[in-house]
Amino acid sequence: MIAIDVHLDADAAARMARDVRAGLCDYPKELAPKYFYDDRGSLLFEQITELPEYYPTRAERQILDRHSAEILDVAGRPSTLIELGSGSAAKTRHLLSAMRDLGCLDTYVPVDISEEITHRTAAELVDEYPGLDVHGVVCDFEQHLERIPHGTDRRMIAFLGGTIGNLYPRQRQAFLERIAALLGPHDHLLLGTDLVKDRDRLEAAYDDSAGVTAEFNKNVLAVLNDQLDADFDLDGFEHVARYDDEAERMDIRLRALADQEVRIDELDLEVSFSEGEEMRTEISTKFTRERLQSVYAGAGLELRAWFTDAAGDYALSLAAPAG
Ligand code: AVJ
Repeated sequence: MIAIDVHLDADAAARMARDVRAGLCDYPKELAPKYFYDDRGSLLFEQITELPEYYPTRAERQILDRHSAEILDVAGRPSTLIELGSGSAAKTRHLLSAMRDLGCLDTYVPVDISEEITHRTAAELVDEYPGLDVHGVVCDFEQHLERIPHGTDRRMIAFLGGTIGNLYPRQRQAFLERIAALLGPHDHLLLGTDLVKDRDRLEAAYDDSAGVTAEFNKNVLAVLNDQLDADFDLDGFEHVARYDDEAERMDIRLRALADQEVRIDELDLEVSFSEGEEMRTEISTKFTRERLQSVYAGAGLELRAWFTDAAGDYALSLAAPAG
């Protein structure tokens, strides 16, 4: 009932080294948001989801709570749910329960980078859903999307949380094209996206009064200190979160408080920051229905249904191969 494939990636460390070197040698400097998430970073993100200012997690939960059955109906009552970045599958239970109640639940495929969490979640879920098959895939899904098991059953791929917003338009299109290639004519993608709204609420959501997001942002420097033997001084930087209303995305950076030199031993690299210099650590794109529709079209997908929370802050949409 439980099978877990582990695609341990010998290249991950080398890829990170290459990536970080390129980002620090670029101008302006930039780091990829996936490096936020070591154990401490994941914990800090959990705390972010509970902040009064950070609405997306609550909004998404509300949509799943209210509309799971409808979502599954539009998706043709799939028997397999594949979830990218499943983690502890907290929100997923709404979908699994609705599948069980509709009588279509057969297989859950959690895809996550953490082997430990995937094992634990799988064990919990087969307990909670008698008869459920869990076929976990431990991998970096950006690298190994194609390792997801194929099948002839009807499937829905869920990519929740708004993480698609971290990708630049070209990366996003490439990623959605790869998902489209995995979908059969009756399969669906369920995608979570944060929506465009006024600047004040967006900037507050990414610069909370308790300072948790600032800590989360600076934690990426601690990750580099740990994993690449760097000597970043976390107190030498401050958190910056600005809404770019032209690009319709949050632009999250670390700003150097003074001139400083940083040594990254593992890369045999020294980089200097000048006072006030900003290094981007994340973008978080905000969407409108129209924008998402054209993003889908660009990847060979078609918007089939659109669900928002009561306040209209966040959307879950269903897409299927165009044609
Ligand atoms: C996990 C990528 C969806 O963009 O809102 C939260 C990450 N960064 N606060 C987001 C995040 C700062 C989050 N995602």
